[in-house]
Amino acid sequence: MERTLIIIKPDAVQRGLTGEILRRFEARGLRIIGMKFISVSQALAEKHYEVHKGKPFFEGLVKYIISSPVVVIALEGTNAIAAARKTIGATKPQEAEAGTIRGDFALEIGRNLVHGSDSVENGKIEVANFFTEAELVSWPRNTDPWIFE
Ligand code: IDP
Ligand code: MG
Repeated sequence: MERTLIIIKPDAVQRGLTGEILRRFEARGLRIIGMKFISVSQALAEKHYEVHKGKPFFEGLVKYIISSPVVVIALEGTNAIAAARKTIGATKPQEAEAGTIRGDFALEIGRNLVHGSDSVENGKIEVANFFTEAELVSWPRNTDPWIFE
């Protein structure tokens, strides 16, 4: 089973879109294994976005993610990485398809509402950056046989 880290970013929380966004991942069939409402520290933000360090938007990106609380969610499922990113939509909201989260609710790249891990390896790393093992719940969901073949 792949794991992906989802962050419902400050703009989404402020706009009252937390439930709508979570609903879409649940409806997709992904299984929640961790979830919490937190303020991201500067250090954690810099670690999470380390790959973007040195890019012109890095400082603004860190400032954005620490500016207001977020909801972080660890999801598990077959093809969780690709499935979550399809549900999220393209990084630039103007290129995101209608029906995706960004395509339905966002207009600008710097306010694109949600994060999803981009590879199996990064999914593992990012979940571990935001959750301790004790905060993750391994549970048999009764609907699993109707979602996972
Ligand atoms: P992703 O979130 O779709 O994986 P990444 O390329 O990993 O996109 O970029 C991480 C985040 O950095 C984006 O979601 C967006 O919030 C921000 N970002 C990326 N490129 C730009 C940019 O050119 N200007 C402003 N913000 C950007
Ligand atoms: Mg990314």
